[in-house]
Amino acid sequence: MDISALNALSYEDFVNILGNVVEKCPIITAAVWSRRPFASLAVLEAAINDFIEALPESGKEGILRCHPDLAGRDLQSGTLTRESREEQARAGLDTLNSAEVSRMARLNEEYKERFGFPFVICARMSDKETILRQLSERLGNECAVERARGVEEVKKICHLRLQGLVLTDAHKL
Ligand code: 2AL
Repeated sequence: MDISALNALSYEDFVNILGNVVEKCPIITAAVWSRRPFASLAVLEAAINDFIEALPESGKEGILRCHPDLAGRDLQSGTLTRESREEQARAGLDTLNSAEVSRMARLNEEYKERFGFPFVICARMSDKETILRQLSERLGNECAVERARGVEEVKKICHLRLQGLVLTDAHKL
């Protein structure tokens, strides 16, 4: 699907196809639809990033809270979104041994306890060792630093999801 096909989508199709580029936040996709036509995919991505940046800190934390834990309950019970399942599998999080699952769960809980939102990292750009190391290192940061860092990771996840949807033939019209 190229940018002109994307610009021609109805509101309903646009949100159906692109609604999860930011995990469980279709309101962001719905909001940027009115900014069409987009000159390029990068312009669409910039519109999404601008929307996120314009949110108050509480809104940014809300976006982080829409993300499932890595190697968490949703992965074990098969209730992840398709995108998240693929990302977590790509990072090897679906084949952790029980000690790694426990360590991840303990660190994820510690992180949420400390900051009030979940640890978010772009899993496709990482692997299980890096994720575990980042999780324990980032636990030492200040809350504002982590909020901003989490949002940067959300943007990376969004970038790769957009590329996957638009630059492949997955959604031929
Ligand atoms: C995720 C997710 O679902 N996909 C990804 O790349 N990162 N979640 C998270 N808590 O970082």
